[in-house]
Amino acid sequence: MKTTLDEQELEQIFQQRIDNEQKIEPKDWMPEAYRKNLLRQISQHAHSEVIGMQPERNFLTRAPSLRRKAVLLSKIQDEGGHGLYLYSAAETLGTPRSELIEALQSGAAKYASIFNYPTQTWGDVGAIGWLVDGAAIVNQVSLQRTSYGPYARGMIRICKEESFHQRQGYEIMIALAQGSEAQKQMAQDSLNRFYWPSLMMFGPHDSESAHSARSMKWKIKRETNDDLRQKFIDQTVPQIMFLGLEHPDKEIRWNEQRQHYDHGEIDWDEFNAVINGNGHCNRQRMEHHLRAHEEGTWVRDAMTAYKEKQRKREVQVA
Ligand code: BYC
Repeated sequence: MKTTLDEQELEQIFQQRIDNEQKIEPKDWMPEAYRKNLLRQISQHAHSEVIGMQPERNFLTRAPSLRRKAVLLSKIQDEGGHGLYLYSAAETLGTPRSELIEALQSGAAKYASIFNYPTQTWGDVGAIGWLVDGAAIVNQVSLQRTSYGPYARGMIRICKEESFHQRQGYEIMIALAQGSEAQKQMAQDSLNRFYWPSLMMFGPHDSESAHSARSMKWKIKRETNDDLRQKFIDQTVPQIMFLGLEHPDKEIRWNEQRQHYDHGEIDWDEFNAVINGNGHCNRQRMEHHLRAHEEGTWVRDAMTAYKEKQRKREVQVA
């Protein structure tokens, strides 16, 4: 009589659990391809949060008031925290954080394309909070239902914090849009520059998306790239109207039949150039990350030494 299950049977049971909306936990059996794909997505998500601190940091010393500075500082610290939750979730899949960071620094792992665009004005800080965090929330709300327990639970907390980030960005945009002519111009210019790159955050069209089909089957992703992008486009139209700004997409039209907005096409050549390392700030972002990592070596060494000392003391006591 057969006493152990073979790979195919294990996969069937695994898929059944996914179909029944049961969460997969770190010690559960999972197909190697599920583990690999999940690790790729969670670690790239973590890298995006951490690299994503850089564009806004550019304005920490130039925020227009003490209140704005305190809020921005707190928002950027939250992003660092999101990176830490996500690296922890990724580590539960069996790969140490040092390896994940190495993959980022060698260029083997990606991070969100949007963070390779420069922040040129205070309006850009508003546009990032409003549009970039706004796009991230649309995606992350659906990821709260992802099949991997530690990722899903991390997303619940992250979404709460992202909502505050989105509001702080939109509040900056309202202040600018209701301000002087020059401030309104600044808001319009930031919207024009950040709108299309924000749409790119959702990834390639479904027909071009390498990982979507499997990620949907395994419920790592709960909605497709194009469906999430459409949600974001639909929710952004009234927000632009409320600000009294011009929509950057001249082809945007309400489609009564679809009950969605029709829209113009993303410049996919630009998207591909950015994810392949040729955006405005790719080099700068990585150089900064490497420098900060290098400067933090003594902290990591001190923590390791402290842990070792504690371990020795415990051995002596025992
Ligand atoms: N940028 O098969 P696809 C934040 C890559 S940060 C760069 O559709 P998938 C914030 C993709 O990785 C929040 N690369 O992939 C922080 C793949 O390449 P690899 C960030 C992209 O994974 C600070 C290839 O293209 N959110 O909120 O099924 C301040 C083919 O794509 C991009 C997340 O990370 C892109 N935009 O779907 C402010 C959400 N798009 O890996 C705010 C979690 C695609 O084969 N991630 N690629 O080399 C996801 O939901 C999915 O990974 C994506 C892509 C929808 C992004």
